[in-house]
Amino acid sequence: HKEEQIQDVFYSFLELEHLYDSAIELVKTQLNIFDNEFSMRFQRNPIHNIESRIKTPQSIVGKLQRKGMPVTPESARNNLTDIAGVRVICCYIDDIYAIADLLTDHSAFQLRKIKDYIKNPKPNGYRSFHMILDVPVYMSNGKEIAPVEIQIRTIAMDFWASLEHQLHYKSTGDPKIAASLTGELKECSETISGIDQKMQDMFKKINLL
Ligand code: 0O2
Repeated sequence: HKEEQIQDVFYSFLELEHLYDSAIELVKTQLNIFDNEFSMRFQRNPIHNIESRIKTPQSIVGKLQRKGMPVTPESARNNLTDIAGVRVICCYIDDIYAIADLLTDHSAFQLRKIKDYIKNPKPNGYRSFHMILDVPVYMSNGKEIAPVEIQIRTIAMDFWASLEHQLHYKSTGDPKIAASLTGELKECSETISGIDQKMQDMFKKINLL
């Protein structure tokens, strides 16, 4: 009996993985269609690259436990919106909003939530545009909806976020070092934001020529 229960849970996780994986593929396909259309019409690509990931079972369990929620596949499906994640790295800040608008206006995707950490950066300096979309996936036995968390950022914002993440993990527990690191990272974020702005301004100038 216990073995059957374990098999059921395992199968539910596989089903979840398939659903979220399919939702990611649908979003990536749509993003590539946008990018190719831009390239055809304006001879440039607004998207530098796309990354995606499915949260690992350990990470799903850890997040459910932290939130004090039941650790079951149903609970993961009902309570977590970041099991499927797509990261879109853009060339310029304006491209981020163009991509976000295109996804928002897409009639098949339902916008659930937006967090604009570019207009309102996090206190540590984190900048990125986050949106959660409900994506319909058509299976042989009907339609299923899966939320996908989409992070859209420039190459410079991505550079900062990747290194901040690494430094955060590597940080020794020394409070003095931690405090100076926090300050320096914030400074770097401001410098990077200035560079993004300059690049955007140069691009606009060139396009006006
Ligand atoms: P991983 O490994 O990337 O998945 P929520 O409960 O999910 O609604 P949350 O988690 O605060 O609230 O959502 P938010 O603010 O939209 O951030 C979710 C994700 O954004 C994080 O996922 C990170 O990927 C990224 N992120 C947010 N803040 C920071 C930051 O300060 N630095 C960096 N480097 N990334 C950040 P996870 O689940 O933390 O990790």
